[in-house]
Amino acid sequence: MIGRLIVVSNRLPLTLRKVDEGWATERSPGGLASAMKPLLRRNGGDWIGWAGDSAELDREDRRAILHDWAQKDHCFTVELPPDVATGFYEGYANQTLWPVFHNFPSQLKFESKAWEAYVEANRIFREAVVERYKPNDLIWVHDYHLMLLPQMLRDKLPDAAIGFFLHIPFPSSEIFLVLPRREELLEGLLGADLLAFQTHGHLQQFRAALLRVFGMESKIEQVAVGSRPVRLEALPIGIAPEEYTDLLKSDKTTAAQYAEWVARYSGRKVLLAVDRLDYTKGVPERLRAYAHLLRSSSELKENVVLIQIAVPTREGIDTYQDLRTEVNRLVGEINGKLGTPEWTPLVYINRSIERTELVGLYKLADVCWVGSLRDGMNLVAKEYVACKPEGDGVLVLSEFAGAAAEMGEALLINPFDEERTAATIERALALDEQERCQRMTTLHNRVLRNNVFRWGYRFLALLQEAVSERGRYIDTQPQRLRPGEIRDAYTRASRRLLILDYDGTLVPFAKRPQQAAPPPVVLDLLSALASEPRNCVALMSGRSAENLDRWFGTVRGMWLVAEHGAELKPPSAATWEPLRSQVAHRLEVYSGANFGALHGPHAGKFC
Ligand code: ADQ
Repeated sequence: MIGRLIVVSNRLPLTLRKVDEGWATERSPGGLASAMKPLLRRNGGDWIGWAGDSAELDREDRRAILHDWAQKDHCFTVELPPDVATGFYEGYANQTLWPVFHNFPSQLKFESKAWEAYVEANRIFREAVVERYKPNDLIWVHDYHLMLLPQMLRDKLPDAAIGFFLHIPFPSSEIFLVLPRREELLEGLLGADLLAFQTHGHLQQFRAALLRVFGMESKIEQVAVGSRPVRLEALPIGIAPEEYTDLLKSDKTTAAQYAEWVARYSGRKVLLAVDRLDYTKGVPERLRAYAHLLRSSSELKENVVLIQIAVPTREGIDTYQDLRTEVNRLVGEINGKLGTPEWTPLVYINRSIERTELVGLYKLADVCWVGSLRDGMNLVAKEYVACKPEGDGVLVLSEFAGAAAEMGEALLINPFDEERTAATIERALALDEQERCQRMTTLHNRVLRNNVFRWGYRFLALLQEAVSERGRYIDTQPQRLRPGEIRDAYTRASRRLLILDYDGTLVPFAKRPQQAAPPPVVLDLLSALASEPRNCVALMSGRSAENLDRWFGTVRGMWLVAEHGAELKPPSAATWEPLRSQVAHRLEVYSGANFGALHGPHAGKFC
């Protein structure tokens, strides 16, 4: 038994939908809901999120439904006023963060009003969490809608265990730099004890962003925020396989649908694509590659069909409407120009379909074609594989989906390269049975093993570990000396070596490194210490030599150590000396080792 759990996500696993007479409750079928349910059942706890509807907040019947959710399902609704909901969700989250995090900076739209709504929405979430929080609870925040929340919570609940999981990719640091309000977002995330990403690649890009934006160094698994460690992890999400395999084994609707399709497509190979109609999923690119395939391979003519399921999404945003127009045009073009009276090469379904139907299609498809231009993970790839216990079927997977990192047995494609993608589809259709079975069986077993439950438990175990490291981390810090002890030691000593750190020691940390220039009082103090004949003063910093020269060049008699010791400048020297092998040799020559703790070519030269 681990602590009670508070799950926080933009959407609850229940959705409120306005119907003629009032409201209806719909259950969200996603893997996240399936994963969280057993964790919540086992540990107890609450789920906090938006109900998906901000209309008529004051109506009594609406309140009654939400009250029911809280009582029966432990789902607590965060009420967002309509203008906040729009600016937050359709604005900053989906028109600023979503494109940048998926490497589409050209789609970025930013308005400061939308940013304010994003901040406000995160604040409203914080209040809801603080209201429900009890000591020792574990707080698990999900995804890009709530990136400010960890630090907002830390401010109010300094000792709380806070974990954050990013479902979407983290962009390269080059691209991250274009993001308006990037500093606030990073600071928001660093309030967590654990930050987990879908892949190691995303994790590394996050570390690179910390370095570029804040000049903040980190280890592969940890970054220190003052004396508080933040644990970093790559934790690929899985699915709940039984949600698919159970339907496959015993659901009547699935079986009937499947039988109907088998009859309809008999004698033809079936390619399947299932996506939200989002520009990151590469639907037009896939359709163009398919057209290329049909034009280049006469053998496939009339012998293959692509079923493209595209569920409408974020339709209030212009880019998504443009995408829809483009896809409709391509669908018409492919069927119009390449089809025949007996053959429709592309079946396009532009709506959400039931899970029972989806499973039947997975079972039917000879090839599942995942062509994301960028994707945090892509669950469709895993769902398809879960539905192939016999080892039939081939997964063709974009190398830019997070899933590619752990599904190496798939045939990988670069979806931007239509010609080679078409060639890979052709290869998938022709793969010999033994190879196909080997690849699929390995994938299938892995998807069953690395399921969403394992992912959920691992996250919580890591969060607890991170919180206990917090204590250890502080314990392993050197004991703080009291001012009186320092003064006594200083007065007693006949010779004194003073090695001073700069950022965070002589001046507080600043948001940007260049803002941490020394005030006159610090320069005066350093000059006074360095002019005392019994003192040897060294200022040691991670900053560059040029930076230290600019700020401390006027302090006479002080040693400067730049780049964490890589370069060194004695008091009277005009130039810097790098730490290289030929100077390392001089260390031995000089080494009276008076001050052995100080490494480098001048270690023995001090004083
Ligand atoms: P999504 O971008 O929503 O999620 P994805 O991983 O593809 O992406 O999951 C989509 C889900 O919706 C799947 O379970 C799929 O079966 C279902 N679905 C898709 N199209 C459908 C349709 N037409 N009808 C019915 N169901 C459909 C975000 C990230 C992903 C990450 C997930 C989980 O963008 O990269 O994999 O979170 O972390």
